[in-house]
Amino acid sequence: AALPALLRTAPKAELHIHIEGSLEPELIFQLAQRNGVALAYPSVQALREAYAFTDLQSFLDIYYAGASVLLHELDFFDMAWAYFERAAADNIVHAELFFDPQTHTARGVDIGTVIRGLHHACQRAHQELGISASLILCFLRHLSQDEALATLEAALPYRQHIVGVGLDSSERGHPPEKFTEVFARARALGLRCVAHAGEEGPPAYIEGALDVLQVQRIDHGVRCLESPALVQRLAASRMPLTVCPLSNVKLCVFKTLADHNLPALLQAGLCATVNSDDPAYFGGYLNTNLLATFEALPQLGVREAYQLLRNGFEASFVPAEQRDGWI
Ligand code: ES4
Ligand code: ZN
Repeated sequence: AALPALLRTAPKAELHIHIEGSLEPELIFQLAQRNGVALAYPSVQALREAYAFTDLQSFLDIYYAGASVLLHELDFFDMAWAYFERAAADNIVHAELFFDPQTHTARGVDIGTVIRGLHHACQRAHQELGISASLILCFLRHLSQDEALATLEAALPYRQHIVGVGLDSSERGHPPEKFTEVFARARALGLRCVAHAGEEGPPAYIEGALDVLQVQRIDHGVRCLESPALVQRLAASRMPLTVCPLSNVKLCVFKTLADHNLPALLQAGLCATVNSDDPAYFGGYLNTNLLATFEALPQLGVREAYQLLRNGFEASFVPAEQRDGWI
């Protein structure tokens, strides 16, 4: 009885949240109306009913369709602000938000419109909610490296609004090595690097992200357990894994939460964290992820709760000396 209350009320960091994946169906319809964008679904209810995914790609198709209502700076602000209000309710005190500029620039939206809208929401979250927030620009891995390089160059006027770069979208068939140069360029600019790896892809993609992209965190990474040598390496280097339990179940990476390997990841000494990924699509925000995961996995107790929450702050891109008041 004390554990759910601890999970709910403890201060938390969220390090794996795609801000476009926080767009609730109600806000999608509101923005569609405001912007005169036609949707393929007649109602909020019909859209929600389409959220029955079989794998990552079946989700991405609907996720990109939902993002099509975002056109103006205010739209990006409103989306991120709605997330920050939810985050505050979960006692998230620090958030690092992924965004996918190519999803928007492909529709003719200027990257400055995207970043300014999101950045204003981050500023206001700090002022009004006491949440420190930063932005991680993600490259879509189903597109080319040249397109990723052009995206990074287009973001240069906003360099100071971005803490790092990431790699997301369809994992299989798009290994980290495809993006060697753009990550090298990002590192030269002083940007932190992360990449989705080992969600649907094999352990070799995690190794590629480490060796070639030189990432400082692995997003998901749950398939690392298939390689004992890799687990050893990840544990010894305290390489963080941003794990997203509800996402993994909705995208059929694990059949149920009770089958999730989070207890094994912690048992192996890995720096695992819990995150919501795309909370509007996967059935809940961070506290819902934590409560449902601990409920389904009785091996997880108070020690593991503290470990996971501490890992979240350790894995953040906030300098250690600025982490006062956190766990
Ligand atoms: C994503 Cl769960 C997941 N995996 C890869 N790319 C993504 N983009 C948004 N959510
Ligand atoms: Zn993700």
